[in-house]
Amino acid sequence: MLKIYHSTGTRGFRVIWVCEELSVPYEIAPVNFAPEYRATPEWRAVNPLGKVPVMTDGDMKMFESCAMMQYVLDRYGNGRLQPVADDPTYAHYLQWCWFAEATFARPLGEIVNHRREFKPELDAVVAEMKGRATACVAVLDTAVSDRPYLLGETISAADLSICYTLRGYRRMVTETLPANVQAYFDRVTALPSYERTVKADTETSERLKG
Ligand SMILES: N[C@@H](CCC(=O)N[C@@H](CS)C(=O)NCC(=O)O)C(=O)O
Repeated sequence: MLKIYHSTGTRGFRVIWVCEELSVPYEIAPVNFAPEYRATPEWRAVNPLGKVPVMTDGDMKMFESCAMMQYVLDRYGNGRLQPVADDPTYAHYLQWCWFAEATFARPLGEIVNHRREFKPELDAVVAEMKGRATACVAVLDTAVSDRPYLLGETISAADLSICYTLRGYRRMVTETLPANVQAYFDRVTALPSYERTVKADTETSERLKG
């Protein structure tokens, strides 16, 4: 069975969401997110960079959350939540999947890093990164201005991945989203699988305490 090493509120959320939406069995191994734990040889043996998430499937072990999503889709998705390679929407499916992590999540990650590591530089760097993330949201607002989902009428894993990043944007930059993005976010997070994912995510930290 898939095992997702996860800490509450972190990128394993998007992998759990895909599993929930596809009804693919998985288990969560809660990870103590404290830097001290992530620096231990025990955790470095699981992820040499000390980050989360990590996913295993039998002997296979991988990091990078979007790669995990793609693995779950290709291995267990039976064609659901993604277009086939000769579909006209395929290129944009790839684009939005990569955009979610490589472009949109990047400035959000820098806000977290700078707050933690470079407190005197906080204001200028954080303001710049908030601006970069907000520019991504403006691009999304245009993209969903004439369609319910990024690829058109059909929801895909790209929507789940983007909406995970939007959660971080709302937390770190502003709760107020442009109208089209707000409607889009509300639409995607109305999936029953979202509620189940929020529950699983919340319970992860509770399991560590208990
Ligand atoms: N691109 C990687 C990023 C992994 C990542 O930065 N994870 C964060 C939590 S969401 C983390 O472990 N941060 C701790 C650190 O960078 O020290 C992915 O998508 O899995």
